[in-house]
Amino acid sequence: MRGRERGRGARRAGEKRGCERHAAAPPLARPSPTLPSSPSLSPLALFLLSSNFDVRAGPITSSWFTGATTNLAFNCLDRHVDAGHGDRTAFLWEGNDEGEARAVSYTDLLSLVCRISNWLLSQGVKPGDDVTLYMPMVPELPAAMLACARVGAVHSVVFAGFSAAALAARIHDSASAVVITTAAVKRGPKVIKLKAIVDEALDNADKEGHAVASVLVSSHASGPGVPARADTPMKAGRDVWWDDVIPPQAATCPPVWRGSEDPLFKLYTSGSTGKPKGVVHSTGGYMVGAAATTKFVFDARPATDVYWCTADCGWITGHTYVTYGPLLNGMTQVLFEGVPTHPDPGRVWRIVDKLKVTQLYTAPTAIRALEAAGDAWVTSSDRSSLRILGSVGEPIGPQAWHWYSDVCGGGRCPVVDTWWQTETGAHMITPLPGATPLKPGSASLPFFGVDPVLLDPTTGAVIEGPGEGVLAIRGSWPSALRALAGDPERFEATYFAPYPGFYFTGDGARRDADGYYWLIGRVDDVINVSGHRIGTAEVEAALTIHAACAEAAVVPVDHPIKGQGIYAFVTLMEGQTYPPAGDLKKELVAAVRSAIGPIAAPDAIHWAPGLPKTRSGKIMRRILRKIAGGGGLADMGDTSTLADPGVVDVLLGLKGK
Ligand code: 6R9
Repeated sequence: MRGRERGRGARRAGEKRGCERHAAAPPLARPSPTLPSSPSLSPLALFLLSSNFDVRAGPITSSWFTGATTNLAFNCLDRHVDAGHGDRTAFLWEGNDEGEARAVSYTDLLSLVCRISNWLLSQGVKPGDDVTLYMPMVPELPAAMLACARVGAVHSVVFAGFSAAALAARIHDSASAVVITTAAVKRGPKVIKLKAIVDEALDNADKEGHAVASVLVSSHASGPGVPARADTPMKAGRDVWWDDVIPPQAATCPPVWRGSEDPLFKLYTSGSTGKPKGVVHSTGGYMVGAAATTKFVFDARPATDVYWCTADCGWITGHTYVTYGPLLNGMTQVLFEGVPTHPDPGRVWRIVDKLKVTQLYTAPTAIRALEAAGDAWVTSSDRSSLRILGSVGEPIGPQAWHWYSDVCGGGRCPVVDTWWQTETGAHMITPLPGATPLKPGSASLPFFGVDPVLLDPTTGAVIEGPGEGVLAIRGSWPSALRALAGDPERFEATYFAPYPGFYFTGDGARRDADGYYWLIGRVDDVINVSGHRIGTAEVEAALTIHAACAEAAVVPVDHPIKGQGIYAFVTLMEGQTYPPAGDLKKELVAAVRSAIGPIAAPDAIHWAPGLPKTRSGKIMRRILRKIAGGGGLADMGDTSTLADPGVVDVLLGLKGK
């Protein structure tokens, strides 16, 4: 509560709020003068939290620091500049091509954010309006996020690997009037024309009846294959170049103070239906979660650290542990545009040595890819600057954990295996480096204030002591999601109805005798591909867009690098023979790439004249998972409830065809 007390002390009666950069210590949060009273809870407790996670007791709610106001951009930037740290580097940007680099100080970043903020205001963007960002990992992306936060707009970052159709759906769903993008970007050896994808998406959204008023286009990548400015089509009256409109803006812009419970951003994530969910995060609680977990889980030492999280801002990890958490803590961080193995698997370690990286936070899929490339890429580097290694996105497993710890960290660096989700906003189960004894493969113990429980999946009974079950959380935490955009029924049905009284994570977990948590994986219809959530229903819907596909069933399959791969069973329209002639598999994969994006492309297509269904027509995915994983007839378990048990034999006969 330090910030709250400071805020109260710092504000004199009649002081104008939000109209100038503050000379006095700024508020992190400001308490409401009129707190509701309750016989059982103190005013402080009510200010901190009022929540209901029990669907039987009424609507689901979760409010933290009610009545307080704050601004994320202010706390990420102005606060540090005002404290005399303006010259500190905020971003050490490393481009896709080695040798491309930029450093951005806190002062520079504040000016840039203010200029973008002023442009947003000039477009009529108001607090609560949505702005969609579709950009690569350049400093302009976190700057645009912070500009939205500064003026109170709700940013919706769409990962720049999503297809035009996926982008259109997200723009349409959030009704964004403004889109910010980049003309083109290099990803490894490839050039991707993002503006062309945006144009296609906006045509789609137009047809659906949603017109975007303004598109701001930065021109980032240069070099062979990258379109020149003149070759990037711009729509008059809608599209403007960043270089024309941002530099002329004023370099100061007063922050718009936001209520603690006002939405900060929405981020779409996959669920168990075909439609992605717009997870909405709050302002005050999210800020506290991002700041506190970054500080403690990465042992932040802002004056000396060079922190590096390799996540893209298109995912929650890039929101909390690139844009918000590190900047709230005043840290210097690496912002990496490229892929860890480009131009070769030594790139990561060359960056670590060049910039003297102290914390490296990455995903098991990257760790496995680097391990597969051979130890020499790692051991030929120095890495003595590293203090802490972090992992996120999927279970790391003891084998990859040991390689990361022993080979990359030289046995010197604690590995923080951080379990959390888009919905939780910040780390939930994680070691604290140097303080928590580590067990390779376990995310260890809950973060302060987090109360995980294991539930029996069928009875919902709470499992005490060691055991295995579905992972749920009892009671709210500051950075909990507040809503699914425009869909209160789905919000309750997905997270709170399955086990009344608890937030249901969708993960399974085991707890050992020491109380350590071992995450097992998703228990719902979500596949974790390279740490990214892909809903099986989304891929199935994309496959059935192809005229030849009558039905599809998608299941996860173990993958040596991605963790899980996507395995699709496809039933063709009547009259086809199996396996069909021609290049139908390629066409089906292309259909998924175009509907969702390359990350969702199936690794395997398995022809299925019929699918194993119960008499009520429910696909028995358990059987499909076994077939995908290489199981034989003897491994299928009980097939007596199938409407046609013979289908299993047919499917086994078509494996690999
Ligand atoms: C932060 C993030 C969330 C899902 C989550 C779980 C898996 C994330 C993990 C982990 C085991 C870890 N997951 N971290 N599983 N150990 N340390 O990844 O968010 O994209 O929403 O994915 O990822 O299955 O439910 P998100």
